[in-house]
Amino acid sequence: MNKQVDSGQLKGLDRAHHLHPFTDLKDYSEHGGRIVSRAEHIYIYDTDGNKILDGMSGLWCCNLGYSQQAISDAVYAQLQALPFYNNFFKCSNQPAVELARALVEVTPAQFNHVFFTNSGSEANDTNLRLVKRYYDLLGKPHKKQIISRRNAYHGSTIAAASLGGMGPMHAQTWGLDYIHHINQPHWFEEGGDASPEEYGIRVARELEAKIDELGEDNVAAFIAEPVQGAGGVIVPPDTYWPEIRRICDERDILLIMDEVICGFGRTGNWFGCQTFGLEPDLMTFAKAVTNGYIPLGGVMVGDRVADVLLAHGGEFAHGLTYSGHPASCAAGLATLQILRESSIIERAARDIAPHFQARLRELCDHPIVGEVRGLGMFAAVELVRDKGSRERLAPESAGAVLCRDKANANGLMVRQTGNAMIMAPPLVASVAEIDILAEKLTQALDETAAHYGVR
Ligand code: PXG
Repeated sequence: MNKQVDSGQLKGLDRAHHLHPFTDLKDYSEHGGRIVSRAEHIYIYDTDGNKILDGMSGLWCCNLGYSQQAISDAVYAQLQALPFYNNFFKCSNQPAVELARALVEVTPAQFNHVFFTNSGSEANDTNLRLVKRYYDLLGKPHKKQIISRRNAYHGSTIAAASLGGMGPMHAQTWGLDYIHHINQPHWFEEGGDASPEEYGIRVARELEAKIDELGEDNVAAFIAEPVQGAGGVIVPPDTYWPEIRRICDERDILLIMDEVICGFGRTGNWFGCQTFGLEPDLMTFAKAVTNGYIPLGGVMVGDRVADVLLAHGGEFAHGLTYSGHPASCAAGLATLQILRESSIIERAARDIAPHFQARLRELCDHPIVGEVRGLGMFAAVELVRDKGSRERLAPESAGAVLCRDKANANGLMVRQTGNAMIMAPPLVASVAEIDILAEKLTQALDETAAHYGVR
């Protein structure tokens, strides 16, 4: 940290001028927050001198942690050689070309093209633009309805917020009327007395019912995260994805997988669709593609769609000033190079993820833990007052908020979503660091249980 900085003064200026995302603005302007000043490996440091183990990889971004000098060097070198040029008007740049090629190599075989954006939200907007263009070129302009899921997160532009299924976001958005939502496969929250397997089939078949209700001729696409991340690391029952795959195979609709969180190793494979045996037509990525160092997102466009776009003339009237920004693409290239050469995804899946999942599953015996779920390098711990009835600790997720605050105070950065604690540590964490994470979380759970008098 710059030693000249006065933490109190900085916090005052932050409260005075900075409107924060997904924040109670009145509360923040009165009480402020934490100013993160530097980071190393899997630890962040704030201006009050706290060292915090980052159990959230930034915001599901820094899969390789914070000390990847090669990414910083690549960005710096690129800024010196060509800080910016656009990719419009028949121009391109070397990092964008090379990253496009590298992405084609690491993604499933059907992907041979990429459209770059700056974020996951813009990439999901791009999906809608691509899908419309595809069906227009096929002479099927009536295929316009999009199906998504409740409690999904697809970003925060108007289109992405409409695609997502978060109630509070819809309440604050003039949403798009051609987007429809079916239920999410969240067995612990909504499965009731059904077995997870029965529930998985039942909720998957809502897709079929929705297609029938809207008319297959009118439905363009189904969009989903392989595992809902922001919604609460919701790993669907084993029966869910095979049934969705059957429905997508039988029906003439496109499958869009939003891999913004699952992509680049989080689920134990390069992409979540590989973990679940799915073959999407379009795939959204962002976040870990640059290890979070520089904003970059995009859409991998499968051959089914790309072949149609490329076979017809006429401009695709969509683009962003910074689509394929040279510095972002240099960061992406350096990140992919590390991921490929270090085999970190494979090593994390083999050595670290099983330990992470096993340590968290030990918490199933804790008096306020109702369920532990997860795979690869992310997980959720559901908090309850009563395990049998799944009664919650307190209304409005207050138990999980308290537990999150306790964990943060104990030097562990974890998130709370609803009544669950959620974690997605960097893939470069060691076994010993996973143990520290588990111990700090256990301490927060103990303190939360004591607060609510649950034993
Ligand atoms: N899709 C998914 C699956 C995401 O998780 C986006 C799209 C949007 O990406 P951008 O780059 O536009 O933010 C995301 C982003 C949280 C949280 O609270 C998660 C995200 C963003 C903000 C907060 O977990 N994910």
